[in-house]
Amino acid sequence: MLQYVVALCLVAVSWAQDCQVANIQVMQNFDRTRYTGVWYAVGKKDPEGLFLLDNIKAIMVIDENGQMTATAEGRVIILGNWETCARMIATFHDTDDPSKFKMKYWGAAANLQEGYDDHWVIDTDYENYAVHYSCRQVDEDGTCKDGYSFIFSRHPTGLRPEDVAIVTLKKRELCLLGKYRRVVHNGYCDTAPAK
Ligand code: DAO
Repeated sequence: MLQYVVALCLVAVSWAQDCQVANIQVMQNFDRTRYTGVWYAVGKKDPEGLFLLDNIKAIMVIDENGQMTATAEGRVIILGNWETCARMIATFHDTDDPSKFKMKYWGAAANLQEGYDDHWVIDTDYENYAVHYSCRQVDEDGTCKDGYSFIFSRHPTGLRPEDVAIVTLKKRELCLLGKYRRVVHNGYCDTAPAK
């Protein structure tokens, strides 16, 4: 019984996160080349004033200078009630940490969101899943006041069952467990004219 309690305490302690943005563990030995290609967002924790709703797909590329760039699309509702497929472009600026990028993004058309956000790769196996994180505003206590996170999959249908446990662990480490919604892929951006 005592062993059981001790084991439970150890698990509880290892799960207890301080939720400090500065202490978030990112991917070790990140290989940007293996990160290229198509990623489907299958889960999303939204920021304040969310933008991309669903059918979110990103295509990562490494350009001739070794810089990571991306095109992305997703269903949005802008200007109050105008539903469209937003086509976005992003360039990633390196930082001291190979897994932490600054992402400049803008729309291919006017009226789409633009910004300069963190793009941290928390974990990926490159072949199936990737956990992304971006804190837009760090609170006075060092936790994230406003941020977002994508769960990416190479498969539009979602994560493979064998990847769910590791992704759940990463969500917990980000202090975001329970805050994600499922992102559907129903072909909206294949039929709607991309803006
Ligand atoms: O959708 O609410 C939101 C915030 C995300 C804005 C980022 C859009 C930029 C798209 C490029 C993503 C490439 C991974």
